[in-house]
Amino acid sequence: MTDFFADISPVKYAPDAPADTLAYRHYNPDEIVAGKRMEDHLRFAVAWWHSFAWPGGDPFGGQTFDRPWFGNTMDLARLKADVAFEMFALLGQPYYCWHDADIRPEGDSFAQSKRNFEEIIDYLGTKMETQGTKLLWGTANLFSHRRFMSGAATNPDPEVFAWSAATVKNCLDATHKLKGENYVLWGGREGYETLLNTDLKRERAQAGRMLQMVVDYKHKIGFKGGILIEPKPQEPTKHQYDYDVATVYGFLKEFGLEGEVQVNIEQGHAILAGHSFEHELATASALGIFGSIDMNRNDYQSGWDTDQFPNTVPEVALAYYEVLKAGGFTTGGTNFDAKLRRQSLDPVDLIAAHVGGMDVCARGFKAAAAMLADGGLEEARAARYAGWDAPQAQTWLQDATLDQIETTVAGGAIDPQPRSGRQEILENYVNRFV
Ligand code: XLS
Ligand code: NI
Ligand code: NI
Repeated sequence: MTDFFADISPVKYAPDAPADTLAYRHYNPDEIVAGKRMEDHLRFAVAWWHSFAWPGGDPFGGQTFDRPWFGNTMDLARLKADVAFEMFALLGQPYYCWHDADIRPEGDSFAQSKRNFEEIIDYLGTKMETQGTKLLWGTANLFSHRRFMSGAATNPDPEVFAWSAATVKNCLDATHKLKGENYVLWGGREGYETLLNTDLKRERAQAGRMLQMVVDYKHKIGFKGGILIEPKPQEPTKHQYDYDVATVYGFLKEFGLEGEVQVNIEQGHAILAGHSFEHELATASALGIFGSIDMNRNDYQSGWDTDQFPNTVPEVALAYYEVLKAGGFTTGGTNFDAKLRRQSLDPVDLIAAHVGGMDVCARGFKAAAAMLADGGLEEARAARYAGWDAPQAQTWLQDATLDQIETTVAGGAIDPQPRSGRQEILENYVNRFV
């Protein structure tokens, strides 16, 4: 046992606990909602990078967090893992996620980094077994080290492409070994700073080739989990190729991978792309590529990927409504890709952030489930499109030609009447549940 969380006790569901007690007030893992335990619906995961590897810097100042495991040795990496699993035991969330660079020290060579990584993977494996915490997904950090400054798969230098491919191979192996349920690709620097020095066509083709190899390798090793792309429009690059869900779908179609790859949708990335979270979720579900979510919240004033913990129930409710409508998670889950504010220095802040995030999600989720069970929105939607059920309208969608339709309309049988979209009535309806 480390003493990092020394005076903090495991967090329990206790809706009536005193105000100053850390407790789940809405998240009851065992409560049955929409036919399933809440824990099995929401599938919460803690993100290793934000919780244990982020030093608290911003563009104007460096580290604010003083963590005993900061440093680049194997002993410190093990200490970090010890503290991480102690936090998982306090929170009781079922999953966690990592990048290779979050969990192992960087070596002087590829081979050294690989040895460090494999040793830590075994260390995590033992802990996972004793504690029961599972891996929602693994991923490779192909953006922090300076070798990736011009991208990973999309780098103008083929040696960086090869380095990235080799790294992804090892991360897929490790994810498979730990029985991870998904493998995520977030194209950290897959994009450009300026078109003046960029061959966009080549870079997209390189990214497609990398993804094809990832899918091939997944099948080769028998990894049954999902391969998920995480869209993001910009930051760190000016323009990222995985801009949003629709863009990723076009990319998957171009390379024939739409049946192999799904998306991991992050709230803050949706906002950066000028969408709402629920827009991205609904689009993924309509296109049949919904996979998982990174739950967080952007600051709407700063316009930046601020990765705050969620704290707005109505927004979260609309997001989970789309998740439930899509049939819920299969391999995916709710990963808190969220970090503390840099003034939140204390160990207790880390626990409170996750407890609050889980409670906000639970409230939103319950509201979403109740709304779906009530069926008001679906009824209104079905009524709005009911005209399309008529046989004549169906022929317009199937085999009618423009001139045939013109004959019908010109014959006077068609006289469209505007009808209310009832937006305010529907907003009032939603408000009853949140
Ligand atoms: C960064 C991304 C990153 C991915 C994993 O904005 O959200 O954290 O989720 O590489
Ligand atoms: Ni992000
Ligand atoms: Ni993310």
